[in-house]
Order: sequence, then C-alpha cells, then structure tokens
Amino acid sequence: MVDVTHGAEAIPAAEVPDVDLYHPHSWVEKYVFSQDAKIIAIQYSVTALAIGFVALVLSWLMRLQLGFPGTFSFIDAPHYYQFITMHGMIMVVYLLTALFLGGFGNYLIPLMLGARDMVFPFVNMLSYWVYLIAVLVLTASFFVPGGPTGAGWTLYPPQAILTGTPGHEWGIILMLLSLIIFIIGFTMGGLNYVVTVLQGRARGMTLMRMPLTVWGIFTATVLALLAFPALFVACVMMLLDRTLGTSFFMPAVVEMGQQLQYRGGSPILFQHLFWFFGHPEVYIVALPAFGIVSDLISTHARRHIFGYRMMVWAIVAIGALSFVVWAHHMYVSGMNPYFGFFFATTTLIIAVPTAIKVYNWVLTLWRADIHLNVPMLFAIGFIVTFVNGGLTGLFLGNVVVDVPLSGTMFVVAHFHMVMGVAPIMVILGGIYHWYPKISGRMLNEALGKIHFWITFIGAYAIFFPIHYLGLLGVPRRYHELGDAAFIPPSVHTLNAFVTIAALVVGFAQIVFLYNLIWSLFKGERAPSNPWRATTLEWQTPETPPGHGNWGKDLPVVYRWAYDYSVPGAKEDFIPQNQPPAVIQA
Ligand code: HEM
Ligand SMILES: [Cu+2]
Repeated sequence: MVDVTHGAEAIPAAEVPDVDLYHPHSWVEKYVFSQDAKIIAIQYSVTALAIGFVALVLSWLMRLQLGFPGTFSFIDAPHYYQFITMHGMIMVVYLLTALFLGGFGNYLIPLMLGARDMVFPFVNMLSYWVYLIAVLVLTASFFVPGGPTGAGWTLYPPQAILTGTPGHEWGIILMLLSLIIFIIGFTMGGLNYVVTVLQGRARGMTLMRMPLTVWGIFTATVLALLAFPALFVACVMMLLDRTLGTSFFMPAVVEMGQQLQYRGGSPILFQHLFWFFGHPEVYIVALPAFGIVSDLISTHARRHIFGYRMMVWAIVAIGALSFVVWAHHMYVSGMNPYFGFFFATTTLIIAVPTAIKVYNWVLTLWRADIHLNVPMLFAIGFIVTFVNGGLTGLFLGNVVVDVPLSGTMFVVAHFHMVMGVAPIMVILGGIYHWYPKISGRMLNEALGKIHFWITFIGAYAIFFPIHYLGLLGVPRRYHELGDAAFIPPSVHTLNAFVTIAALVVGFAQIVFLYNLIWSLFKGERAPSNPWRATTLEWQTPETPPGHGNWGKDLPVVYRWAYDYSVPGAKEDFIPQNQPPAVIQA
C-alpha cells in the first residue's frame, strides 16, 4: 500500500476547502443531493426498479387481454396500444439503460478502478436528478387528457402524430420531452463514466487489467454517447412536427378526408434515426451484461476468465459493429435489396465476436470449481438465454426469413429473450452478488434460489410458446386475434398458458423484493469479501465503503482481476492490490 498523503505537500493549502466541498455536511447532502457515486447508484437503481415495476404491471395487463380476450373490459384496443408503448419504452430505456449504466456503472466504476469517486461528482449528481425528472414527465402522461401515447415503442410517424393514435393529444408530447430530458441526464452521467475510466484509475490499474465489468460498462457508455444523439434529434424534430407543424417526418397526408398542412417530410428518415439509436441500444444493455457475467462466473467458478484479451476485443468489436447494422430493423420498409444484403451481412458478422464470448464463458466453466450459488445460477441462466435469443437473431437477420416473420410474435419472442430476459438475469445475479457490499448484509440464499428457478423456468414458459405462435403467423401488437382461418384453437389455449406463466413470474419478483427489504434489516452480516473475490471493490477498508471509498490510502494494483486458483499461492484468490511479496504459501 502506498500512502496517498505522499506528495500532498504539493497541494496548495487554498485548494483544501475545494476538496472539502465534496464531503457531505448534512443528512440531505449525504443521502438526497449526494455527490457520492455509491449513493447516486442506489438512487438510480431504486428509481429504475420502481418504474420497471410499472412496466411489469403493464405486461400483466397486456397478457390478461391476450390470454383471456374480452374478459377485462377496461383493456380496450386503445389502452392495449398505450400499455405496449409504455411497457416497451420503460423496459428498454428507463429500466435497463438506467440500471446498467446509472446504477451498476456508478457503483462499480470508481470502486473497481480504485478511485475515490467519479471525476465530476456534481455533474454526476445532476445526472440522477435530471433522470428522475424524465421519469416523472413520462409517468405524468398516464394522467393527462388522452393518456400516454399508443404509438408503439418505435414511435413511427406519421401514425404517432395522427389523431387516430391514442395519446396524440399530450401523450406523444410528454414521451418525446421525457426522452429528450433522459438523454440530457444520461449524457452528464456518461461523460463521467468515460472520463473516470480514462483518467481516474488507481496506480497500476492499466486498461488491460480492468475487470470485464468495467470494460462492458465503459464500451456501452461510449456507444450510448454516440447513439443517443440520433434519438435526441429525432425527438426534437418530431416534437416540432407535432407542436409547430413542421414537416421533418410528416409527409403530405389526408386524415379523415382532410388534407393536413404537412408536406414533404420523410417518415423513413425517422426510422433510420430511431434504429441508428435502437440497435446500439441493444448492446448498450448487452455489453454491461457481458462484462458482469464474465466476472460472476470467474469468481463463482474460482477460475480465471478464459481469453481475457479476446473478451475485451470482442466487446469492443461488437460495440463498433453495432453501428453498421441498424437497417436490419427496416427490411420491410421498401429498401433497395442490395441495401438489405449489406445489412444482413454485417448483422451476421456480429455472430463471430459474440460466439467467441460464449465459447470463452463455457471454457471458463469447463472443469472449474463451480459454486452453484444464486449469482452463478443467474449467470448461467443468462448464457443459455442469450444463446437462445442469438440463434433466433440469425433467423431474423436474413432478409428472406425476416420478411414473413416481421410483425409477428416471433419477433416479440426473439427480442424478449435477447434483451428482456437475458439482461434481467444479469441484473438479478449482479444484485445478489454485490448486495453484501452495498448493504453490509447477505441476501437470503434459499429465497434467492426459489426466485431464480421460478423466474428462469417461468421466462421459458412465457417466451418459448410465443416463438411458435409467431411461426404460425400470429401478429404482434394485436389487441384481439378474432377467428382468422390460419389461427388454430390451440393458439388460444397457449395464450392462456403464457398469461398464467407471466403472472407467476411476476409474483416471484415479490419474493425478491421481500428478500431485498428483509435482508437489509435482518440479513446475516456480510464479511467484507464474502465471495473471496479479487477485484478492488471487495478490498475496501469498510463495508459498505465510506465516502471516498478507500480511507487514507488509495489501493495500488499489481495484477489483473482473475487470479483464482493460482498454483503455489496460499489462498485460491489473489486480490488485485496484493503486492507480489505476500502471495507465496
Ligand atoms: C415478465 C416479463 C414480460 C412480459 C410478460 C412481457 C410481455 C409483453 C407483451 C405481451 C408485449 C406486447 C406484444 C404485442 O402485442 O406486440 C410486449 C412488448 C414489448 N416488450 Fe415485453 N414483456 C416482459 C418483459 C420485457 C422486458 C424485460 C423488456 C426489456 C427489453 C421488454 C420489452 C418489450 C418491448 C420493447 C416490447 C415492444 C413494444 C412494442 O411493440 O411497441 N419486455 N411485452
Ligand atoms: Cu438490431
């Protein structure tokens, strides 16, 4: 350990009050308007989980309608569209993006890198409060005349704006505003994550010694900083179309026999902007999940990650490639066939680095000392589910296969596997893994296992049959199927089954919530490094870590993050900050 006060003589006295600025002086500064990344992480996570719960309830309502059509009269067609839209957007942006980057990012980046905090703590604090405003604006749309927008989470114009769409009065305006605010807030956080990774690492923490969790979050943040601006301008332009009558996206249209004042806009331009953001968004969610899963399996299998460098470069390659595939979401938009060929090719190339990652996870687990505890179960659940969703991605990436499947429930099943179930597995596994550090208490293992098995089996019970429905041609975004000849009666039985599975999985999350709250007060006290992990966040002098994370001395890093079961070492793990002299038996 190196004394950080070493060299402190060089800091002119005048700067000391400046440093002091960042220390909380009151309860409010400590827990509410906090500049401590750890508190901001908890604020982000709680807010994201709360709004995510709303999205979960909306999915129950949609499933009730699909499983038992006509039984619940308040779920009419306009409401169904509103539920779909809010469910999709909340899950993707306000839950997953905010939780992985604002939640996990804030907690883990400084701690895993041996930094005291993010580099711009004040801006980091603002990032959360702006995010909260975005969430509140979005929530407000449930209470305005006309309700939230029913445009679908893709918000395609012209229908998002035309009066036939529910929520065309206020809902769409609030949705666009909320997204704009979200992006502003995210940018403040995102610049912090990137600059902290580049500038805030402890001595010895080279880029190629960073845990893969940090690599995943870092690369995802870079993607988000490049992709969100496309959505930002799209939202601003659409807002102008809606409120001032400009024609960026609105073509000349006749509505209810009336020629509207719009002319000359391009709805396809919106699709390009949306998916230029929308595809990288999948990886904004997936890359942190890749990183976290690598660290979970390495720690709980007591094995170094197989092919660390390859894993890093695969993350970077997937991130880069994700910017040249967006139009695979637009195969049915009437584009030039050569264009489709290009995007199908780039899409399928992503399978290469992705497969490398999967092989390396499997090879890490191969003949390892696997501890099947809750974080490990969720990590394996992720790998299996991601492979599953990846395989259907190969179907949909090919133009000729996609065209008939586009707009069916097959697409819904595919993206729920890849970017719904799989990342949620990682989020849950990550919470079980880091909860002891965050709260100082262990979560209950038995409740955790019940939670895992119901969630895992339940997710397959929900989404497996939906693939089959899609192959039969059952369309997505349909409020009711009616009696079309191609829909056999078994579809209705399956739909009822899926709905029951969805309700069971939903209620299993209450076990999790109970575990989180109960353990906070009654859980077993956590030792500072319960998983005997190598990464720096487990080596803090206090658990939970105090403000500034490291007490007086910053850690110094001597090795990578994966020294598990090293032959000749006295313990089966060597923390990153262990000097070489003390590791021999
Ligand atoms: C228990 C969990 C879930 C259930 C039961 C569920 C159910 C549904 C249903 C019934 C639909 C509408 C299908 C249609 O008629 O087209 C839907 C759409 C959607 N869901 Fe989920 N969902 C769940 C979790 C998630 C998660 C975790 C995500 C995060 C990525 C997500 C993202 C979406 C998106 C993006 C849409 C598309 C909305 C649209 O078509 O505009 N869902 N979900
Ligand atoms: Cu895509």
